[in-house]
Amino acid sequence: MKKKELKSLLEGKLQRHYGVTASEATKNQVYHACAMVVRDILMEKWSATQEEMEAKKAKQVCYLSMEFLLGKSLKNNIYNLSMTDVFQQVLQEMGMDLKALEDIEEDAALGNGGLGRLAACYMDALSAQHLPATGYSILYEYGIFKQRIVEGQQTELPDSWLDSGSCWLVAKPDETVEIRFDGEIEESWDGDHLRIQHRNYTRVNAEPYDMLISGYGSETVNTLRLWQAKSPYSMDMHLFSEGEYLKAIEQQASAEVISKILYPEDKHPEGKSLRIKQQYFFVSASIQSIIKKHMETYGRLDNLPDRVVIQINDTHPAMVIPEMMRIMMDDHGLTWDAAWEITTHSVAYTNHTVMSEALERWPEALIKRILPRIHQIIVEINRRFCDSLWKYFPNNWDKISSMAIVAYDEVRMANLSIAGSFSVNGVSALHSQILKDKVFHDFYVVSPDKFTNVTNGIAYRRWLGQANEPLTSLIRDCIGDGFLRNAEELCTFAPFAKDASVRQKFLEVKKRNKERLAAYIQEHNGIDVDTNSIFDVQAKRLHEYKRQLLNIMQIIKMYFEYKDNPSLQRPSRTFIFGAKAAPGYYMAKQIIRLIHAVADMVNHDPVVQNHMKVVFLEDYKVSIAEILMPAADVSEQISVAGREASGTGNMKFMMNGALTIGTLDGANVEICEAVGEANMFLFGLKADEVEQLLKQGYQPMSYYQSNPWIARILGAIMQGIGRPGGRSVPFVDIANSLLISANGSQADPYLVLADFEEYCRAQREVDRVYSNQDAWNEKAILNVAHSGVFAADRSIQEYNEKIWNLTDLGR
Ligand code: 26W
Repeated sequence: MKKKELKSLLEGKLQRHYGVTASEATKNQVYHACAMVVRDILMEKWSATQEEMEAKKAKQVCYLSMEFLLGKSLKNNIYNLSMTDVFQQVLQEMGMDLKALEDIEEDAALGNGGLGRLAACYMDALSAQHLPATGYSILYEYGIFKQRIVEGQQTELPDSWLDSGSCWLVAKPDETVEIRFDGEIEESWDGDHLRIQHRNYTRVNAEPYDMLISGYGSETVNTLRLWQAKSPYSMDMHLFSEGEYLKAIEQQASAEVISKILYPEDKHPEGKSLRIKQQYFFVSASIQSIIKKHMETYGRLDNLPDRVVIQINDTHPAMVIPEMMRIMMDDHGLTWDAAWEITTHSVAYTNHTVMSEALERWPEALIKRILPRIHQIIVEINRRFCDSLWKYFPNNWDKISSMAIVAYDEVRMANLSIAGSFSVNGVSALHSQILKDKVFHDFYVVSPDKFTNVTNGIAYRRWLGQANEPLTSLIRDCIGDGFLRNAEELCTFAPFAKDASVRQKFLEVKKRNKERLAAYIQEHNGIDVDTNSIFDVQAKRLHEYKRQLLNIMQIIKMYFEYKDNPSLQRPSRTFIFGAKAAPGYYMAKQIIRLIHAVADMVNHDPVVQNHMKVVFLEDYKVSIAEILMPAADVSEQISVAGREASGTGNMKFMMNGALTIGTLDGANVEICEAVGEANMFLFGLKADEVEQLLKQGYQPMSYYQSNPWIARILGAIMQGIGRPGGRSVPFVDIANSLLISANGSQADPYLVLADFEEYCRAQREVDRVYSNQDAWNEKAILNVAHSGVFAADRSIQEYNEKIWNLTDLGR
């Protein structure tokens, strides 16, 4: 598009929507005008994509996920349309700056962490590779909470994102569907056909809002369909006229609460009825709309698996299995066997966690009350499933009961997901192996062919191309720009690691990115950080298994070492954290508080101030990650081995030229294979050693007794941490959690103390390598060059080959 044309489109939007000229328009109005112009362009491609899908009778993936952590759209869409330059020029002529407009947009943060961001990266890659896809989720009015730190502690504020975000949504009120909750099921025989009547149910409408998903250099524009809950009942006028105002609107409010807010829990599933309602609401709406569309096109359901694959992102959408059965049997008259055949050939399940406390289990009574028909179907699926297990495990009641879908008054969503799908995959090689060997071993024995691996990947054009322009243009200067379409070409950047002038340029690029982050830190934290120091970053949800504690303990040790020996010679460090804690996760919140106390102590101590700083970035989110990743020298991936399913932050850091300090966990294993052990800092127990140690009885107290540093650090934590001469805060519960087993539980279950010494050794190795800038930069460049396999494009290709078999719209 030419400058002139874009200019007149923008002026037209400003005129018609706001009645202003370009020179009168506010920034906010110009942002919306840009969004509208972009949306119009995408809308044409969107219609064309849909027509093509119909013409080709294309097979598409329906990606069901409770979370899509999208971040900002304006910049991404303009980039994908290759219109960045023309927008910049036109806006400049209008006296505006594209960057400033981008800042107006709030992140669409409809997710907690890795699982939600992965869904967003995959939608992007699907469009880029012209594969037909629809994402389905909930139009939460409030996304993940905004984190505010008050006196060193996390507080949560609501995140209302729609003011700046709704311009990306296309309302489709005509495609509203009805969802039914509660009530009773009445069965009656009509000849030999069982008729199901759902009586006294509560109705909630699901209204779709579509977001258009563009892909880099691609004509394919896919759909992300977000469902909003609306009450079909208006206010009760009778109650209102009696003066019962609140009661009059109660029914309406209780229906609409379903899409109000994203649950900020990302491990312990809460046994709350609202969460069940959210899951069923979005699953039922999505599958109803999928089946309706399919029936309109084909008039039959037996070929559904040839046209649609339903990928469920963890177990949260698992109710799609009984819901599909319900619709096909009760509404379309299919037999159980026919419906089961179609369902189990359509649904595929991705697992994202091995933590047993995170595997969803719902009280059966709750399901029975809220979803009486779904309950019946789950019970029948379970009966048949357990029957079928008998031939594998005759007389082995223990085994069958452990694999059952319904047992001990609970419904186990993972077991349901495995029984009802044709594919189960983990998200890194190690994780998928652990699923087969441990977590789902018995299921693997029964159906070994169901199990597969697809290692996660990232939308690298966002995380490198857009987030790190200086590095992108350095790579382009060296190897051309083919790598932006084919990430594998990044490996041709490897030989440049030996080129002194490229290493020098890489250093300058890193410096620029560190300056950008330093400015952000100065503005938001008021801390002056040294851009010559090592930027050492841990950014991810706060969880004990991710071991932010291990990191902060090493920082305390380093602080003591400088205090003991102020002339200690080491490269200086800036430790940077970004992390949200689930609001109800006490220990996670304590750890955030500890990080702040340590920051307070370190940053105000004249003796160590020039050697180290500790920074906590408030409200870590996608748009902060986009500033953070390019500026990192060291990427902390230090989870206890065997617990992190994959990690995707690790890939983003690597691609931006940070060196990983990490355990052999999740995708770190494959990072190590890709870049080589010499170009990262490995430490700690391996996954099998962790299991071994826990089994034989791990005694953290012995490390406390034998390692004086551990004793000193935990002593300090217990006594109180704070700035010299200021208030200090004791963290007794944290220290106890590492040392004392409370009512039978394992002390230090994530082996912080067992890995501490090794971690410190690896950190000294970081110092040693960094002292040789040239050697460091060579390794950093090699990390970039070998990160291509972590492009989401590759993951999507693997899903397509192993599981989906979609129609390629590009051919
Ligand atoms: C409320 C219940 C609940 C339980 C688990 C909500 C969300 C979860 C997710 C499975 C947590 C999650 O985000 N898992 C992460 O998924 C990423 C994408 O595959 C992986 O890279 C991370 O290792 C994994 O922790």
